[in-house]
Amino acid sequence: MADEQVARIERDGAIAICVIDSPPVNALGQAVRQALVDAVAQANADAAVDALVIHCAGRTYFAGADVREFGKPPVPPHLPDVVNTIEASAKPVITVIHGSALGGGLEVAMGCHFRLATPAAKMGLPEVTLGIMPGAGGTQRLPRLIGVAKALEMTAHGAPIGAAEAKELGLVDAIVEGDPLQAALEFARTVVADGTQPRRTSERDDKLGDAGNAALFDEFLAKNARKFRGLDAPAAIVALMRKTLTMPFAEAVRLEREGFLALREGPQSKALRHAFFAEREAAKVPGIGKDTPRLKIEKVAVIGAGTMGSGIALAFLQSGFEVILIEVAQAGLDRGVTTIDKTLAKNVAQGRMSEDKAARTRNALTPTLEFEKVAEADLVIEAVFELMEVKQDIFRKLDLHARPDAILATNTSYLDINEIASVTSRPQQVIGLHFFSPANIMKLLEVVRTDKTSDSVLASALDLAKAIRKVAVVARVCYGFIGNRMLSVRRVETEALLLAGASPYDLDRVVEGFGMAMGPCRIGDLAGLDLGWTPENSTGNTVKERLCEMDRRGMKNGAGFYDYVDGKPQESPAVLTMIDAFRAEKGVTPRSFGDEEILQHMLYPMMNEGAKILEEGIALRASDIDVVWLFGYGWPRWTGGPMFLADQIGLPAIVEALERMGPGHEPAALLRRLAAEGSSFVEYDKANGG
Ligand code: 3H9
Repeated sequence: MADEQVARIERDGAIAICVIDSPPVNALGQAVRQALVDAVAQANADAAVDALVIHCAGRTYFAGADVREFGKPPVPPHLPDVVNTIEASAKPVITVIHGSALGGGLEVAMGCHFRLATPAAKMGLPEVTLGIMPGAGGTQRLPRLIGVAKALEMTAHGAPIGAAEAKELGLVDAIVEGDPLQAALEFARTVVADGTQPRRTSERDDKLGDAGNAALFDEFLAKNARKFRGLDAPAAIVALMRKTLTMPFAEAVRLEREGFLALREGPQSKALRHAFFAEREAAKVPGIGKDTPRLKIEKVAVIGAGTMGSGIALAFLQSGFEVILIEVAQAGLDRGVTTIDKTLAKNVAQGRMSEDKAARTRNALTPTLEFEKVAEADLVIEAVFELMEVKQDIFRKLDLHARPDAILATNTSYLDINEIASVTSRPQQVIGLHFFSPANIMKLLEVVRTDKTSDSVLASALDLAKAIRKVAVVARVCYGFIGNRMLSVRRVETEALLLAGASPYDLDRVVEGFGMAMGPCRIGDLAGLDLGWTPENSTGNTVKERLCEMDRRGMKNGAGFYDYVDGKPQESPAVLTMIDAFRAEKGVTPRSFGDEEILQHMLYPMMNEGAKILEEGIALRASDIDVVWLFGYGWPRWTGGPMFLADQIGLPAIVEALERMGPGHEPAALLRRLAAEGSSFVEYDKANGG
């Protein structure tokens, strides 16, 4: 065997068993690939062996190619050859899938002659989510097993399917209960006893009826145009399958491999791989480990039943927690409960939740006006009005009523949590849990540790994030933490560009063209331009305030930067006239901005702020900042996030552009240093153990 540590050969009578044991996820690195080839050769050379079972030890089947090898020169045996070798075996090869068979993992399984799966197994070709296409026959074998339309969907979207569906589609031969290896051995013995010959996927064509149906591919692309916007891989996958499914198998696989390699070397795949690992890295916090004691969290109290509070309550309810929802007035409480009820009913109507589950979820909610009920909670999250006095009042009361070991969390977006914690007698129990709206949907959770938050509270909060299926990023206290602090910079920049001559519609068009879901002005309209604004406190010094003075408060009253006609945004001549007058009043002669200049203003000052956040230790890593933007603000994943993109643009070019932008744009010391050293944020993370 190539490497005893990743594989061993066992025997059960005339059945050889290749056990792959390469934690954590049995990724198909070089040693594993070699072991598979060796196992097939050995089984075929041994007259006493009648069949081979491929089995993965540990928590999952092969989770795919080893993505960490992608940046390095490929070392043989290459995965397509491994799969071909397995398929070519003269003796039957049986495999059993548990956990996940993903990407190269599913390709290996499809090269085997018989496939079994445990009831909880998942199977898919998620390569597209890493910006690549399958590179070991996946685009060719999957349609041969399950038909062209379904294979196209699975390959271009990348979502895995469960065992029951896989059985129904013909991707697996049987679902097996009990010990998977024993089930595979039993199946193998039957194959041998019946004299069943190897059944090679590549030789099948009974499900390829649609292979030459060009309309099927065109319609699929048209239907998914919005989802595929900006991405290279889905279109490449569709084009490849359209072109190759009518070709001889070997030629098709050769073209697939070419397509795979081209995408793998491209900028999008690099960025998407960065995003994949950045997400996993964010969960690792120095000083917090398995041994850090955790607090048990089963019951959560949420204070405030507004949009945020009810969204947070839903996030916990939907993950099986008991929730006490607390308000000061019945009307507010009712509104929150109605929001929750409506969401649950919508989930049921759309088939995302059974009626029974919805009823159980609803039963786990206790709405109340009694603040003292916080005493029952393991965790309290405050989501009330964003004002220091109000928050401190709540925390003073929490200090009186909450259990001594309860975690006391605030959902503040900007305020100083050290100050909030200081009014309690137990600041070590206080933490920021900053959810993003809508809290039951958005994946990001900024976990803000104060100067005094205990490790145990932090560790518990990180576990909690996982339990409610959020991606947690740890931040320290500063104005706006990671995400909103950078967003504030973009707001300032937006105002400056509007004053200098740019149109709000050009700003949005450029930012949306870059790949953000919405530009800065549309976001302002969506959030409400009058957040924190009153006629009394209006300075009238910004376009935003001027809009409020015109009673253009955003989407909610049908007018903001845009006019909203049937909810759809339309450019507003009145707004442009107002901005013209505003410039004249300020003595500004408007100038025009090119798209590239606008984009630089929308991105580089934010990247610069990211560098400051990093050098101040607010974020642990540059990649954590990327995760915040990818999961909290709809940043285009195929660019990897702001800091990764900064590396790709080149830090010296960013420094130079910031200097050109003038006062207010001074490059951060860290940015200057990395640029001068020819370094990057990725290198900075590596040097700092990230
Ligand atoms: C492919 O197959 C291309 C082929 O078509 C063609 C080739 C020629 N490689 O996610 P977790 C690490 S492309 C390397 O926290 P979970 C991960 O970084 C691949 N490492 O666990 C983490 O490391 P650490 C297609 C990998 O239980 C640890 O394993 N396959 C890989 O929440 C645990 O991961 C995919 O895209 C990998 N492929 O979820 C599947 N996968 O502990 C990608 C994981 O140091 N993987 N690691 O941070 C997944 O979706 C999830 O990991 C999985 C388990 C669902 C399997």
